[in-house]
Formats: sequence, structure tokens, C-alpha cells
Amino acid sequence: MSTHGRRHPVPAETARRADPAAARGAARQQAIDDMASALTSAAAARRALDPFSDRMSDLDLATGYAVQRRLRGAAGGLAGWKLGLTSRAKQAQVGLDTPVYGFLDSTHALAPAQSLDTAALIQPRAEPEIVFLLGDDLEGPGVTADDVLAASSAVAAGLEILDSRYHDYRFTAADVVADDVSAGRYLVGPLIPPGGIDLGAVGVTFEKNGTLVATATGAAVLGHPAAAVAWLAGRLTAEGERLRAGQIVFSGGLTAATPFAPGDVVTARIGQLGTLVLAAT
Ligand code: 0L1
Ligand code: MG
Repeated sequence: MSTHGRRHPVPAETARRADPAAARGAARQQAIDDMASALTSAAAARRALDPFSDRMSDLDLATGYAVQRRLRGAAGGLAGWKLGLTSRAKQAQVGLDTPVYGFLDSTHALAPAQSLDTAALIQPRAEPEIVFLLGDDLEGPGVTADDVLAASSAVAAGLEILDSRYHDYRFTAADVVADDVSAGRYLVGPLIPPGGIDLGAVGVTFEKNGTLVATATGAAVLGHPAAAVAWLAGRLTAEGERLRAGQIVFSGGLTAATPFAPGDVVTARIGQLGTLVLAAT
């Protein structure tokens, strides 16, 4: 208490009064740190969370991407990028209609013929995708699907293993962006030169334990998978980043994702790009 009987403001209160904008910025930064740390702990403990938006009704995409950047900074290494919610099937599955992007941690790549240890994950789902390997950097705005094809040294079949850190994959667009768009593990098939393959027309079948669960064509993602990568190039450019030579890009789930459990085998057949088989243990 002061000699006048009034409590002196503590330094944080003083700062808040002096510069409310700076105080709001500091509070937002703290919330971003807290969300990143909650997601990291959930993944480590294999325990799902309630989505942040349940208690933060104003959680927006910009904040979601800020959380994701925090996770990227702490990740094992940047192998590339992944698009999400680029197909109607995926959008319908989670009730959202905004394409989004995440990053691929190089330590989460599966080797060919490696089985997937589901004990390391919370609630895995698998989905077939078309993957691009960039031979040149790509920077927008104005990058087109043709630019993407010209910059790609190879394409491949891909299987993405999602693992939402939110109970039952319940989230808003901002929540799922914060959670690196449910990234779990990923498998890339043999690399194939892109010339001469009409990626929009390739047929896709997706099976679990030999039973067909979904079909699609490459056009399912934003009309053409290269168009999806072009969208990503523009978004990254707007964020001051860029797609770089040597990075891979998963262009988005072509079908709804399928849950699986130990003992299951999922198979993605993607036209000339080939067939990927993943066994879960
Ligand atoms: O490829 C994708 O569309 C991933 C979407 C991620 C959201 C989800 O289904 O968890
Ligand atoms: Mg995906």
C-alpha cells in the first residue's frame, strides 16, 4: 500500500494502461504459445483436446496459422507442405469449405513397406493424394497450374495419415490450421516425371482390407492437383514465404479419409502414379 492508502499498479498493469495495443499483442502471443504447447502435449500424450474455438469464439485463421508457424519452428525439419480441404469429399467430411495448408515434418515420413505403428497416434485416418516434388522454387502471386507442372521434377502417389489432436476431428478452420491440418504421417510412392500424365484425369481407388471405400479422379482437388499447388504458392507468397526446390507438396485428400486400426491394410491406386499399400500394427 502507498502512503496514501492506494495500491501501486504492478508493472504489467502499468504497461497495459500505457499501451493497450502492446498489451493486447502480448496477450495474443501468449495465447498462441499456449495453444502450440497444448497441441504438442496432446500429441506426445496421445490424448485428444477439445477444440480451442469452444472457449475462444473469436479464434481466426490468422491466429491458427500463427500457432502452426510456432509448431513448424519446433518441428524436426521441413520436408514440404500439405494442402487440406481442397476436395468436396474432404470438405463434406469435416463440414468446412476453406482450403487450408500445413507443413510436412521430415521426421514423419514413412519408408516404403514400413508398417504404421498406430500406438504412436491418437485417431489415425488415411487418405490418397497426388504429390509434387519441386525442381525449382515457386513464388506468386499469379502462379498457375502450368507453372507448377513446369517447376515440378516429379509427381508421385501419396498416402497421408491424419491424426487430429481434437476429439473426433471436431474443429473449425482456425482450429485445424493451428493443428497443422491434422498432419500425422505420410508416405510418398515412386517418383515419376510429370510429362505426359494428365493428373486431372487419373483414376483413384481407395481400399481398406480389400474392400473399395472411395473413388475419385485427380480433378477432385480444386479441378486439378497442380491448381491446388498454385493456390498454395500464392498463399505462401502472401505470407512472405515460398515453395522451394526439393520440397514436396501433398495436394490434398482426393477422397474422404478412412479411419483404420491395428491389423488393417489400406491401399491407394492412383492411375499411372502407382499403388501404395500401408499396413497398420
Ligand atoms: O488433405 C486434406 O484435405 C486434409 C484435411 C485435414 C482435415 C482433416 O480431415 O482432418
Ligand atoms: Mg491430406
